[in-house]
Amino acid sequence: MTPKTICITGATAGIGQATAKCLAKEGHRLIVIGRREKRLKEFAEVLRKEYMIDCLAISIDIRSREEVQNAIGALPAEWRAIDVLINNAGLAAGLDPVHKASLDDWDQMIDTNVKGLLFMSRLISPGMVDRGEGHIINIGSIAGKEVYSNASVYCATKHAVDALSKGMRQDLLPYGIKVTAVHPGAVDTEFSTVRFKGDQERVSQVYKGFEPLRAEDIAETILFALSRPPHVNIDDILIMPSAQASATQIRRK
Ligand code: NDP
Ligand code: 8X3
Repeated sequence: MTPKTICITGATAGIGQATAKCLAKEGHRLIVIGRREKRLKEFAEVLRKEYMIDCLAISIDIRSREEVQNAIGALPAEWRAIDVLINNAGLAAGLDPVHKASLDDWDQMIDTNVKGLLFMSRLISPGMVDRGEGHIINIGSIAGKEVYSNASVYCATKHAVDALSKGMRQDLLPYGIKVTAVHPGAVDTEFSTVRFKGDQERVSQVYKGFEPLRAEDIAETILFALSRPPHVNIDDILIMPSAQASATQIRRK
């Protein structure tokens, strides 16, 4: 594959970090984004040294329209032509019924999973349109295909990612831009630690007695979608652990 300039949000952990490594191995130039600045910079340095690639680290909160606008607007000339955008940053906060859940948790999920993805896409897609090529990969979830109890807002944000992926594919079709949605089931990352705000007892229950997906499984799936020839687009992938049949059905030992 010819080296491309690829922007990945949420590259300080989990799926984003594994994807950055997987794409660095293939020799791509990477823009990595996340809030934890020290961790991001150290990671970018590892990518440059281990894989000998160009890597630009941008520490921003994608919930902030201003931070996203300033960062994309200030990209050095050699980083402006972004071939691929991977909208991966996202989270679940809490697991509570609608009458008890925290409004702050709702704000955080909606602002990150939906509005952050939109800010990034709105600012990066015009360059793709001008160049008549590009690829946007959105990370959805099994929670974007089904709804489960105590997660109505997380599921709503991921259903929104599903809808936005379909809508973007239609809007960007005339300009030769591919849009792919990747929807994972349970992946063992920092996801549950974030959801349960560090409560390790609850986190350990999530992955107990079965083998979840690894972040690398999703990275390889993203690489597969990216490396298809120009006439092929992977629209939508639902990827689950073998032990998981739906959002709530898991075969545990
Ligand atoms: P992690 O918590 O391991 O990683 C999330 C990443 O998103 C981190 O790098 C975090 O970095 C970044 N992030 C979160 N909020 C922001 C923000 N406001 N601005 C910039 N970066 C942000 O989780 P995963 O790797 O599992 O999650 C990646 C995606 O995959 C998410 O969209 C998630 O919903 C989805 N997903 C996860 C599944 C799972 O079971 N793990 C299953 C299905 C989908 P930092 O904190 O440094 O900002
Ligand atoms: C993450 C997977 O099942 O916790 O999106 O919603 S799940």
